[in-house]
Amino acid sequence: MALKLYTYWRSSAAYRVRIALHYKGLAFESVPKHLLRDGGEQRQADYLALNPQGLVPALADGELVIAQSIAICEYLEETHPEPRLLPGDARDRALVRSMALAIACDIHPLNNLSVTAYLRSQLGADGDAVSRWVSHWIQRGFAALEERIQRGATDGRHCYGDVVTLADVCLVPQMYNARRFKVDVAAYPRLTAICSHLEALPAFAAARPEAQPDAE
Ligand SMILES: N[C@@H](CCC(=O)N[C@@H](CS)C(=O)NCC(=O)O)C(=O)O
Repeated sequence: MALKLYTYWRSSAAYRVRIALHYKGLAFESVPKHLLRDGGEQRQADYLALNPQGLVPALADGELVIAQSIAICEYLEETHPEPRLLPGDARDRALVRSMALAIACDIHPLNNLSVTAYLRSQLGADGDAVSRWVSHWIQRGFAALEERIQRGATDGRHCYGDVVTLADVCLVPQMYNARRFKVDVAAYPRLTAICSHLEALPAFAAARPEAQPDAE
């Protein structure tokens, strides 16, 4: 049965999963959920029945519906191990996961739509304050990642080693977000060099927001 991805073109969490699907050569159907239209299609009853968190992405594989982009990527890795996104060695794997989770757990949630909407509606933040909030958490996370990559084992074109890993799958969408929020990414030369290489790879190019059927 075909895989179905509930997605939104500009969602960086969905972007991760699109990269993983394309990288593994897996066919899938995109089911767009517009995050802003009609109060957010991700909050409508039909979607909440699939994913009570009301967030994209979710992946349906037959009857199974999985939320959370990292859980989805790990599922794809276990069900379609080649080409691998996680190294064979436990130490390497831990380091790759640690970079991926630094982005997925500690940077991305703080620039998510419902978080910034709460800042505006409940805490009185204006557009400038929200931009400063988003930039602050991206800059702090990227500075640490830049440092880690400098100290680590990399060929300068990947976050870890010399092949694509889950860390790269997370970095490229977060870099897209950083640019979208006008963060000065020139401050992170290693991260930008890695992204320039990765963005040209077919799987990453096919997954980019502008290439999605629901792109505006
Ligand atoms: N930790 C989740 C994050 C999912 C997430 O935050 N999705 C955002 C788009 S990138 C979303 O659906 N936002 C809609 C909202 O906040 O209402 C994952 O990795 O899948």
